[in-house]
Amino acid sequence: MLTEMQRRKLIKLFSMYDTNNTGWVSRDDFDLLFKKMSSLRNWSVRAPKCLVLQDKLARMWKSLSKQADLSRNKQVSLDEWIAYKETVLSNEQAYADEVQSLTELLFDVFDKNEDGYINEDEWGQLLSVYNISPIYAAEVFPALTKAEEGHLTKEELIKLVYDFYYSDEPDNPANTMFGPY
Ligand SMILES: [Ca+2]
Ligand SMILES: [Ca+2]
Repeated sequence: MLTEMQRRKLIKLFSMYDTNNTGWVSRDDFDLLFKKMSSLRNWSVRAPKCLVLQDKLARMWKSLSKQADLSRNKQVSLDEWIAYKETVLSNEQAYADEVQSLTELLFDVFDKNEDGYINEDEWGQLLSVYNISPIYAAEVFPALTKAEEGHLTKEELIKLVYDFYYSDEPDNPANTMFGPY
C-alpha cells in the first residue's frame, strides 16, 4: 500500500517521464529522452554507449507498456503508472531489475566529465533532461551530498533513488532530489 507521500513522489516521477507534456507516457517520451541524453553527451548514434542507452530506454518502454498499459492504447496514464509502480515497489527483485539497473546507467550518462561522480552542474543537466528547471540543482543538491565532498558516487545515488521511492520520512533529503514534489 502506497503512502500519500509515496504517491506524490510517483506523480512527480510521471511528470518527469512525460517528457513531451501530453499528460500520458508513451513511446514518444522515451524517444525524446533518448534524444536529449545522447545530444547532451554528443554521442554519435553508433557509439557503443549510445546504443546501450537506446536499447535500455526502448526496453523500458516495452516493459512498461506491456505491464502498465492495461487499457492497451499505447499510452500509460497516471493511474496505470501508479498501479504499476506499486507492484514494482512491493517486489524487491522487480525493483532491483528495473530501477537500480536504470540508475546505474543514468549515472554514467550524466557523469559528463567521467570522473566517477555526479556534481551539482551534472545534476542540473539531469533535471533539465527530465523536464525540471536546472535552477533547482543549487537548492536541492547540497543536501544530497556529504558537505565536504559536494558530489555523489554511484552507490550514493542508488541509495537516494531508493529513498525517493520508499521513504515516508518528511525530512528525508531524497524526497526533493528532483525539486518540489
Ligand atoms: Ca507524453
Ligand atoms: Ca562527474
